Amino acid sequence: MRDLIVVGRPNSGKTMFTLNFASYIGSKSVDITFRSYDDLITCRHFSVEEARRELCSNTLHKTKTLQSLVLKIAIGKTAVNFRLTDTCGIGEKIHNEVAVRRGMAQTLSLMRCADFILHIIDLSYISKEYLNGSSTIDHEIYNYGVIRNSYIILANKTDIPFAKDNLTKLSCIFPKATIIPISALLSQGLKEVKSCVARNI
Ligand SMILES: Nc1nc2c(ncn2[C@@H]2O[C@H](COP(=O)(O)OP(=O)(O)OP(=O)(O)O)[C@@H](O)[C@H]2O)c(=O)[nH]1
Ligand SMILES: [Mg+2]
Repeated sequence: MRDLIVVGRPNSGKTMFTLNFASYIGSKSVDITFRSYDDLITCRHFSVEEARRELCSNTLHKTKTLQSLVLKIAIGKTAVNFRLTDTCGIGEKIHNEVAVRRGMAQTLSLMRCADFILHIIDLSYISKEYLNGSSTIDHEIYNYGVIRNSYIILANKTDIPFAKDNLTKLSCIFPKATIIPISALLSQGLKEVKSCVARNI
């Protein structure tokens, strides 16, 4: 089974995307496997609505461990299973909370062995400093992703009007990547993501 990983900064919309994408491709409920840094594994069953309520938040670093879902997409007459793993957000700085540092280490370690990387970028986060800098965590993920050649950027939060204007800027700073604009919140752009995932599982 192919392993797809969802990475990005904290608060970029990784969990919202993961859950709404699961729903978009037909899951009414989800079994989420939580894997902690010390390999403690727990599994919980949620309706998608419950999971959104419990696992998404505008508080930074709501997700601190790996959260995996086994999903399926119909390709022709067969249904293909794949694992989609939501991760702890990563940043440039060494975080002061040990659980977050461990979560980030888990993200980096899984990114190295995942078959496909979905990199979520929050369009509302793109500032002047971000455009002029070349060492943000998003640049680091991009540089790694394009070398791996199994990588896309999901430019999230297109529903925020000023954020949508940043889409062109994003294409200029990350020219070698395929960029799909989405609103994870409103489940927009997920048809294109589904086609891309179907080609890579
Ligand atoms: N307007 C808008 N808000 C969004 C969108 N996607 C996510 N959000 C909001 O952004 C906040 C963070 O969403 P999460 O999905 O929890 O973000 P995350 O990347 O998993 O965050 P961490 O787990 O903290 O790393 C929440 O308040 C969401 O409602 C979107 O497409 N549009
Ligand atoms: Mg999260």
